[in-house]
Amino acid sequence: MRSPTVLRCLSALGLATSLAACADDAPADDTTYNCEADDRDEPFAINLARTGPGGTTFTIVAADPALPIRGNNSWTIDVSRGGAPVPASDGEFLVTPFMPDHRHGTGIKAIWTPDPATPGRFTVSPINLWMPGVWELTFEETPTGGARDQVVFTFCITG
Ligand SMILES: [Cu+2]
Repeated sequence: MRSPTVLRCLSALGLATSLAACADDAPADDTTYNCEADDRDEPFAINLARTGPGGTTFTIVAADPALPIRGNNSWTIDVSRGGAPVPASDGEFLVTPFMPDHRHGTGIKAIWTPDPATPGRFTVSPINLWMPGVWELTFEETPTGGARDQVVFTFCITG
């Protein structure tokens, strides 16, 4: 159910910078979400991996905090294709958080920082999940001159 605050937030979505203020304004009834009662999300786990239709695999190899929280998260992501690491020089990497129930994302863009010691490994931060509820996280990679590939993970933030 959408509270008046959610609706007010949605009406402000034209301004990306309003999202953070929107979250800060959330009253008590917006501070938690009953994830147990929602079966759309999946358990968050280290080494959770998903492969897109183009054969690109995204693996969550580390997370800080250890479980997704409301606010900013930093994850280590391995990207591979056909068993080979996809280096940062391969093209463009992107993660897009989205709340399907409210049709909004976040105004904060996560930066992909390559691990110089491990090809295909990136620190992706901040992954901004600013509101309790179900979040779809689309990870995508577009090789230079090639076709975009993507996967979606679905997690729930209790509050
Ligand atoms: Cu929302």
